[in-house]
Amino acid sequence: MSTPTAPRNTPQTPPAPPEATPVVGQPLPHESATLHVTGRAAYCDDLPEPVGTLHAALGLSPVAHGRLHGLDRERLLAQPGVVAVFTAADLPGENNVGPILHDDPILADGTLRYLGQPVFAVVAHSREAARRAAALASQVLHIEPLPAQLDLRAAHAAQDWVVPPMHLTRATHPGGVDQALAEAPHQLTGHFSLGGQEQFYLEGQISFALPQDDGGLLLHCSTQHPSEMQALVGHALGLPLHAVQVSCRRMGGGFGGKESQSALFACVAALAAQRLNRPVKLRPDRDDDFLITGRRHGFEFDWTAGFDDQGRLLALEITLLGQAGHSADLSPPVMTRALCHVDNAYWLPNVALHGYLPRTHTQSNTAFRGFGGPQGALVTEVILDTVARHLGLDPLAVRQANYYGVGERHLTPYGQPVVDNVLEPLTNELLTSSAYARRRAEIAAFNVGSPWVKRGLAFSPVKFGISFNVNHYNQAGALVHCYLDGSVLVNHGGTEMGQGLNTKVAQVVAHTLGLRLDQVRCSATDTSKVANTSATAASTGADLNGKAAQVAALALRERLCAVAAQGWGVPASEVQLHSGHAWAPDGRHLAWALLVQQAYLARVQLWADGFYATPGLHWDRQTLTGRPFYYFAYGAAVSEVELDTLTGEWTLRRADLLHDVGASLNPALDIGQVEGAFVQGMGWLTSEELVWHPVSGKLLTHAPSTYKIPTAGDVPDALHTRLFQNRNAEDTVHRSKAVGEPPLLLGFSVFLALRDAVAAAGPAGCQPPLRAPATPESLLNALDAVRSPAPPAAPGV
Ligand code: MTE
Ligand code: LUZ
Ligand code: MOS
Repeated sequence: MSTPTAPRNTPQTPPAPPEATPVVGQPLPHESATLHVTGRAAYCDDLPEPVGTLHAALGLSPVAHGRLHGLDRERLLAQPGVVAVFTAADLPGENNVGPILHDDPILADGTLRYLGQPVFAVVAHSREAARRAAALASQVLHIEPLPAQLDLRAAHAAQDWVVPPMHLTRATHPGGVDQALAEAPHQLTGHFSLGGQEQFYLEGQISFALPQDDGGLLLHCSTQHPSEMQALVGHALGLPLHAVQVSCRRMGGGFGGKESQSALFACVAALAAQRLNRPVKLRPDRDDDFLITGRRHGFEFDWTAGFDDQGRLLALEITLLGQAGHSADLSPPVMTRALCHVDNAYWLPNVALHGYLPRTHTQSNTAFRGFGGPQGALVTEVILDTVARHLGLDPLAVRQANYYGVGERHLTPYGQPVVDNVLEPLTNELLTSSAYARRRAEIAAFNVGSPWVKRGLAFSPVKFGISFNVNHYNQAGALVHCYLDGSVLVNHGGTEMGQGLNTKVAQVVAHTLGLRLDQVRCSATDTSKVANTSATAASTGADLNGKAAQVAALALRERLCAVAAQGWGVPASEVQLHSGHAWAPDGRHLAWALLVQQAYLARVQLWADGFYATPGLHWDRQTLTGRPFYYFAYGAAVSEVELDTLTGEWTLRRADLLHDVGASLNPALDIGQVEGAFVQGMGWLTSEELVWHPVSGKLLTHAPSTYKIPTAGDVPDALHTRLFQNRNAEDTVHRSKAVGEPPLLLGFSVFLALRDAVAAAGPAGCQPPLRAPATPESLLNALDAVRSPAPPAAPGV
């Protein structure tokens, strides 16, 4: 822009400033909504490819366990279009993408650890040529196969864990948990088997590395964690981090799958680009993405519960086995979060939890929406359901009898008091709006008259802790630039994956500066703008980056108000910014762009940085006690299903969701998050099944043909979603709450409703041995079990 003309004050006429139009708290559309629906939003693979761009593909291990004795490199190099072949030996730096432990090779070293592990990279003139050559893996690799450990319980029995066991114990009984169990009026023991889940981001993993003229690299990467990609690429290539720039405009979904596991693709693309001095893109296809990367941890639980006549849990002991896969990845904090969510909404006076992460020759499991929290909370919901059926009580009543309360009854097993609990009013509101009691009676009557088709109803609550349980990740930074035409550009450390983070952060900045949303834009996340950022994860994106951007915007507001105040001869504290103007108390006003120009001429800094670190957190990793969470988010759901007990097919007839996002920054985005998370949680627990071949260890469900995610047709017409009226008790950005992960746990209600429908097919008090996912096969098995020994004859038979 050319040098601005000197600004003038507008005439001092209007009597009172107009009402400020709110930006924060409005249901504004996602910043890229139009681009998304018109297909114009650019993802990594849509970026223009410079002339000379090459394409990489990965050669995968054809065995689950083995020793690697060599590779026929010449044969690969002789394939059409192939330019180069790289193995681990070609890495100048460290062969590791492990985010916590250094136990995760980029390309296999001497040992093959799972079927699908990348062993070499082929670089060719086209993606097709690279993939054709890489597909020769089983012919060019010299492998000595070894016996594979594929069974979680067997690996546990062999005490082969990726990290040492974790124990979380708390007893209010002077005799400890054992004594409390022994003295409880009732005891039950059980097992629960819970499958994993594929993130199924619509945009797969992808990295595009462009060598720079000074030996540095620019990397476009679909990742939730640009700074970690920068660090791991730097370490692998022996480059200082100032020579590695990582950029991410948006992802087509991450769901945790791009928190750590985008790194392998980033490092391979970067290695090839560095060695060949050419731009290199790596985009595995969906099947390879499934075979290479990990996902949500499947769990096995063994539990013993002691309880009273009302179903109140007096003592609980649970062993949790989480399927880590071949390396640690993020499994330790995933297990920590699982242990810290076993309580879900409930006071557990005496509890002993034992968490183990057995090593198997399978993909290394990682973050997925909820990060272990859903697994920990679900086992307790299943236990309460079992207790209720044992006592002949409505599971809802047993849940309410166990809710956190006041006094001693509000201490979590890890020692953090629950001080912001809204579950009681939230539950009452939902029970009324969903007509729970009336429908409970209607369903009971329906089931009496319907021998083959059974209906089920379930209520489930959620309490979810917000903050990274690794303390130092709870920080964020932002940069805000004011340009001379009045437009504002924000860069922050968070990444956009569809959740609407950039929209929320822009809303916060626009609000602070008194602007319309279209005057503020967020740019691509870039390690050269904000350094040392945390992953956009643990649902903290808006909490952390929204605050950091607010801090930056407040600094600008202060500077600009001072400029206006000086011109008007009033105290700066009396100048307000709203409706696109600065306002004096007497009504004098100055348009934002003119104010910015005036400040520029006065040589006032027109950009500002902001930093935020969540206050008050502390955590002892040895004892698993402290305050890992800044606050809790709450919610509850009621779901009704109809199950055909002859085929195992079912439909969700109606779902009612009530969720607490504090004071919503954007109700449209938040409702989208709640509904999306609910459906994703339902898919995990019902249709999404992972099957590994019991001998070869190959993941058989590695494409949408065999791995069934929910579709639009699975969403009921009667989906009633509402946000609970609340404000965060803590001083979060505009008193909002994180929303990304917690509502995934609302999907529990669908699984529990199916359990209810299965129970309706058996005698009173029966316990359906329903494993998750509740596929038709799993449902039929559970139905057989509750009906035996004398199943009624099928109609017409
Ligand atoms: N929503 C969309 N559309 N796409 C995603 O990948 N990821 C979820 C959640 N919602 C995801 C999403 C996960 S796992 C997390 S941790 C949060 O978004 C991260 O973003 P936030 O912290 O800004 O909420
Ligand atoms: N902790 C957590 C973490 O609670 N959520 C996360 O996503 C995470 N990621 C890395 C390390 N700790
Ligand atoms: Mo979300 S699992 O924390 O990326």
